[in-house]
Formats: sequence, C-alpha cells, structure tokens
Amino acid sequence: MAITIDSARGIFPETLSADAVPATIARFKQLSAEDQLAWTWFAYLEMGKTITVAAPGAARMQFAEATLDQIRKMTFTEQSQVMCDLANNADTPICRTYATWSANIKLGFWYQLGVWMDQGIVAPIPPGYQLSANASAVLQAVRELDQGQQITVLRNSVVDMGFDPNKLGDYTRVSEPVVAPKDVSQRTKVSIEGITNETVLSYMDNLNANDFGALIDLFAPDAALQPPFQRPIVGRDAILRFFNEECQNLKLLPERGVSEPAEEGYTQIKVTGKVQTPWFGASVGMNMAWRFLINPKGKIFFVAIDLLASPKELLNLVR
Ligand code: 45D
Repeated sequence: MAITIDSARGIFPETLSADAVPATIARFKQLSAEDQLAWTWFAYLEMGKTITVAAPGAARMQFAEATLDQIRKMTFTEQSQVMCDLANNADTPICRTYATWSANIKLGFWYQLGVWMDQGIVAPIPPGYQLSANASAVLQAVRELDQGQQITVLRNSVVDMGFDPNKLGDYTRVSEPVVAPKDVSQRTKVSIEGITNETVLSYMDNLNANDFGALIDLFAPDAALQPPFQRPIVGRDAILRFFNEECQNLKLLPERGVSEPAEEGYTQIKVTGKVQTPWFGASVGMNMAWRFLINPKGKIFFVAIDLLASPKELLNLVR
C-alpha cells in the first residue's frame, strides 16, 4: 500500500490526544454570545489565579490598534455589541477585519480588551452576571483540564471568533513581522532520549531558533504538518507560511522518543515532551507528542503535533 498523507496520519495510533479540548470548545459554541463572553471572562480570571499571560509586544499590537481605538471610543452598549458580534461570527466591518488577523493578533486584541474591561474603559461583564446552567457546567469542565489544555481552549475560542475567513474571498492576511532567526551563538541543541535522527533533532533546534528557512528545508516538497486539532497543512509553501505566522518564539523541550523502520524505506519516529508558548513562558509546559514520518531521503514527509491527554502519555511510546 502506497504511503499517503492520510495513511501517515494514523502512525502511532495509541497516542491519546486531549479530546477534552475539542469537546469543551463544542460545548462552549452552543452557548449564547453573552454567555460566551461572560464564560471567557470567568475562565480567564480563573486561569489568572495560577498563571499570568505576558503582555503582547508593540509589534503585535500595531495591527489591532485602529480597531481597538475605534472600540475604545464607543458607548458601553456599542462595545458589548461588538464583542457579541465577534462571538456570533457576525458579518460586520470589525468582524471582517478580525478575520484577517493571525491567532496572535487576535489574542493580543482580546488581551487589550480584557485590560480595558478591568479598568472600566470597555463594558465589563455586569456585576453579578449569572451564567446559565450550561455555561456553568462548561466552566466546571474547563477547571478540570490541565493548564496546557485550558490555554488551548481559550486560544481556540478566540481564534474561532469573527467573520469566517473562508467567506472573505481574496484578502491580505495580517500577522506579526517575522523575527530574525536567533544568532548562532544563542542557539541551543536538544537531546532526546532514544533519538539520534538528525532530521528530527534539527527540526527541534531550528524551530527553537526561529530559523524557518533551515526548518522548511527538512521537509519533502509534498510534505504535510498537522497542528493540534487541525487538518494537515500540505506543501512546503503553506507550511512555511504557517511557521512565519504562528510559530515564532515557541520553546520545544522534547524528552524521549522511539524510532523504527516503516514501509517503503520510511522511518517513523514518535517524540514526547513539553512545549512552552511565548504567552505563558515557563509557567505552562504543554504535554505534547510529535509523530514524524521520514522519507527514504531523510526528509520529513509528515509530522503531527498532538496535545496529550495526560502527563502519563509522555511515557507512551508504543506503536
Ligand atoms: O470573549 O512543532 C476576555 C506548532 C473576555 C508548530 C477575552 C507547534 C471576553 C510545530 C477575557 C476579554 C505550532 C504546531 C475574551 C509545535 C472574551 C510544532 C479574552 C505547537 C476572548 C510544537 C481572552 C505549538 C484572552 C503550540 C485574552 C501547541 C485569552 C502552541 C488569551 C500553543 C488566551 C499555544 C491566550 C497556546 C492563550 C497559546 C493568550 C495554546 C494562548 C495560548
């Protein structure tokens, strides 16, 4: 049987990913817009008790600035309407602008609104707001997730707001400027128990160095990369764009792995470890797995990145 991206997605089928994340998001989406906003506010406050999110840098915020200024000048009623529109995926000018932004710009935008809500500059969640029974149940569900899963739920709920980008037609994507790769003297090298494969080691080191040029050279032309809870991104151009737009300043801390021959001269490799995001730094280590399928030329044909169901999964290297 020929190896395809579809068949590659099934390597290491014993890997247990955090299904609670999409399940929680699905329940969240059933809530009314008001409840979604209040829910996010409470979830964010809850999270803030144990971890702090880093204020986004100016480079990230400049793209949202015009929209934020516009919102700042509105009445409370208008501001609440904008926030509900975003949650409702409505078709408004602001929802369309929002749809063109990368995930980090969307997060930075909400970060600023959250600060302003706290300061009374933007309409707060009314004091004494009572979540519906459903929303309270979803809030309870998110409390039971680990921190890596909680921040993923929050991130995904923000990313899914606004007008549907697929309905925008032709548009210019707006993302942060690409940072220069780390200077060679600043780079570190990972070591992974059980793994000597140079492609996999270079993948980790180049991603950690923001060296997306060297990173993309590790991929085959017809390669695919599957981020957590997403469809595979196919082809080197699309993968490189994804790295530039969404993957700056991540910290990959792979711990251990297993490597074995697959069909047709391919090699399959599973690695587990932690990933830190620039938003939370070392205070949140997400438990992750990478499932690589390397072609006979030593290039990455496929890699899936999974958020794991529990820390126990870090030790699960069975095929
Ligand atoms: O609605 O190897 C208010 C890849 C209330 C690449 C609010 C990767 C109202 C390859 C509070 C104001 C990328 C796949 C809202 C690896 C309201 C690769 C605001 C993995 C919305 C390893 C809410 C990378 C706010 C990973 C401000 C896994 C919420 C990266 C903010 C994961 C939430 C990154 C924030 C994650 C969440 C970042 C800042 C999960 C950030 C999450």
